[in-house]
Amino acid sequence: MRSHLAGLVIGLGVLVACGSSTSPYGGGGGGGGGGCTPTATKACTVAGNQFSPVTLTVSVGATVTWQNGDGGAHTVTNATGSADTYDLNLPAGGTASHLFNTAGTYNYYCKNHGINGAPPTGMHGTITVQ
Ligand SMILES: [Cu+2]
Repeated sequence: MRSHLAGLVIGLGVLVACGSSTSPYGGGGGGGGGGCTPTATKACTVAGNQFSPVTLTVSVGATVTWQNGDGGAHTVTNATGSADTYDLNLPAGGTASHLFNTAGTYNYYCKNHGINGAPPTGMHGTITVQ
């Protein structure tokens, strides 16, 4: 009985912690992509600080667009070792684009929620240009 109560209190604490960490992203209109739908040349940011899709394959000469679908403050930044350099701001409700003129694999990450590296970790993605 007593241990059951303790578990309940801990559970409530976790609930409160979750609520405070997700509240800045509220107002996205509920559900999934929050108003952003990926296309052949567009990736979205989604709840949980992730790019979706993580890997996008486009043709040489394509302009890739990222759209903020979750309301957090993100960046689209080339990872170390990438053959191209860019550092795009992706504020709440915003979009950003980059032209990929050369075939290859381009890893990128978000400076706020990811860690640069080869490959990057955390909030990151890959553009495959072929
Ligand atoms: Cu981010």
